[in-house]
Amino acid sequence: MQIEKYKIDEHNQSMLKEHRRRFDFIAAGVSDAEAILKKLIDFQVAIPSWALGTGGTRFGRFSGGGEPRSLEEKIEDVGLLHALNRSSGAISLHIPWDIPGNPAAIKALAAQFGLRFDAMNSNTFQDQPGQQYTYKYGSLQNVKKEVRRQAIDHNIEVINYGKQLGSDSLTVWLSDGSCFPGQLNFRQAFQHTLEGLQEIYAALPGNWKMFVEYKAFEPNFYSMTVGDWGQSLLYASKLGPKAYTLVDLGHHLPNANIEQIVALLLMEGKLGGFHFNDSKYGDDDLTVGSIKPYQLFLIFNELVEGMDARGMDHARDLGWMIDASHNVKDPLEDLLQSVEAIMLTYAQALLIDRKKLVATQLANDAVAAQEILQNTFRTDTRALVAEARLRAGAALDPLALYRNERVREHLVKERGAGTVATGL
Ligand code: PSV
Ligand code: MN
Ligand code: MN
Repeated sequence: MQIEKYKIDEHNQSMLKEHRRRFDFIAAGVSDAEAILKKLIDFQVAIPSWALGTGGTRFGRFSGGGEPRSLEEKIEDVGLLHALNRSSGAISLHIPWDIPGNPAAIKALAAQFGLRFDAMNSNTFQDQPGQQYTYKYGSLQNVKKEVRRQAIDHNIEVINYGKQLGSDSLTVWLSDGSCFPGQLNFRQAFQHTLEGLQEIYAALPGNWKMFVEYKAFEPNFYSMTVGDWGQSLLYASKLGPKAYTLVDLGHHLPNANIEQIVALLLMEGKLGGFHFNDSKYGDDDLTVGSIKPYQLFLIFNELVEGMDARGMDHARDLGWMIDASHNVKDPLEDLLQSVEAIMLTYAQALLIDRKKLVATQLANDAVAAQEILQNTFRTDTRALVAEARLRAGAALDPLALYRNERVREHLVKERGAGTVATGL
């Protein structure tokens, strides 16, 4: 299933008059609309291969039908999203869920859709059929050398797949930790993990980055061996200049000040990338911006401020990825909503009057600072983002076009109603 360009043009034509009216209104109030539009067009968010099927919980999984049955179909789905919004120009793979049988052919297929391969993800949090040693008591932290060896070798294998696909980063998320006090020697677990990461780091090609993703809890509920940004930063600092911390928005303890974490990691040159999602409780993997949009705005505020302070390229110098999948929505519609939420919030952060904000800070004027941030947060950036899409050749309203074209119905017809994508 593909959406032809003429369908997008027809859709845009039907909405153009109303769009112009809304865009002219917001553009009139923005001093550098053209510069902002360019940044929005450049900004791309990678789609995780594991979000293309319905997620699940330990209480069940309810497949939505028409889910991709192979890596090729996952790439087609991301190609579809990218055709609709031109902001999803990359896919992030998880091995072994997405082993590319013929990497050259997979790379060529992705290129046909204008997609590149973002960070490769390793998986030492599940046992796979035929695997020699179990990860029940952890992978890189394991007290048994042979288990650690197996986990290191798996990560090196993932790098090798990534090299063939043209990826340039590896995300390591470890479920390692302990469920009960006394189960683990914390120092030894850290040392083993560090040694393992060092071997993996040594296998990285020169231009690659390693992202060390942290998570406060789950599946281990007493300690996590990469449990917070402090631990991640410790590993990344000891590893070297190619290692960075990855922030997944769902991986913090309640009420953590994520925007401050982001600011400090950026200051240290150690922020590598993001897994966007939203949650009310913790790692709920809900649609970006669906629960705490103001928090997302405050995070983007720090991102834009910190990246500009370091002269970083917004679109290229960090890894922007979604990591979300849940039970009730059509996964493709959900991803369109997530990308839209990211773009709207990024656009808002670009609109913040930095000079005025600094002046309020120097004057210790908390009221004025709040006014600046909240006035900007309340600015409707939808027409700006839609204009960026229009100029990039995408749809003014991707979700409406997706529904009008009955994409899910077509996918179910093509692939069947009972398909279940590989992944969690
Ligand atoms: C773990 O909760 C996580 O956020 C990691 O990024 C995994 O790779 C991903 O979810 C999929 O399980
Ligand atoms: Mn994640
Ligand atoms: Mn997670």
